[in-house]
Amino acid sequence: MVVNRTVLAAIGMAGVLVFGSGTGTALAVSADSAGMAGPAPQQSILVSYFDDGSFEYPTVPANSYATFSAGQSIGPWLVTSGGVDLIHSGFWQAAEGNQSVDLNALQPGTVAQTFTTTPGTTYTVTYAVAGNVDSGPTVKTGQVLVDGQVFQDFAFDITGKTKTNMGYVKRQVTFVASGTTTTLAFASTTQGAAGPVLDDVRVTACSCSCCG
Ligand SMILES: [Ca+2]
Repeated sequence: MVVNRTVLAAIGMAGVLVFGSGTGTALAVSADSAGMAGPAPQQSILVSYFDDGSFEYPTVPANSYATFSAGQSIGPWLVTSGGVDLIHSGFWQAAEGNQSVDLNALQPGTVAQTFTTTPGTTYTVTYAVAGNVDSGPTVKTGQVLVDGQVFQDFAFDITGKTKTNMGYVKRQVTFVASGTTTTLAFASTTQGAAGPVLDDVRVTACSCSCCG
């Protein structure tokens, strides 16, 4: 997607980017950063349980989007490489709620979230993937990483898909936590400005053999 820096700047100056304001969010944001007109610095985020896998916070303007670059936060997520676009459902259909993420801004990007885990416990990650239909490549590719290790490759073919019929597909991956915190990341491996689209990430701890 083409970056509209004018829109992004306007958002920041107007203070529309609201961090940690969502009901039920576990993201701990300091009083200082809560009023910032811009992305909160990484160090203001306290690690907590997995949250906002639906990319609903901060809210972007209706029918539009906002670009986030490496080092900037999207709610409890951190952009750790390249850039991504946070997309309102009026711009294109979300899988859940009102927003989704294009893992490419002008280049492939990565979003990561670090959350508390119990060592030895199995966690199931489900997510919805689609692709930016604005331009090629036809097949968007990306990876799921756990603590920096690739756990799953994914691909999505945008043939026949539109902004109002994105055709989201549910994927699942399982990992066993090795530490008291785990970093889950989604990385685009697609070149260009139109990447894989991610939404509705859920992390479930499995306490029995019924999942995984
Ligand atoms: Ca969403």
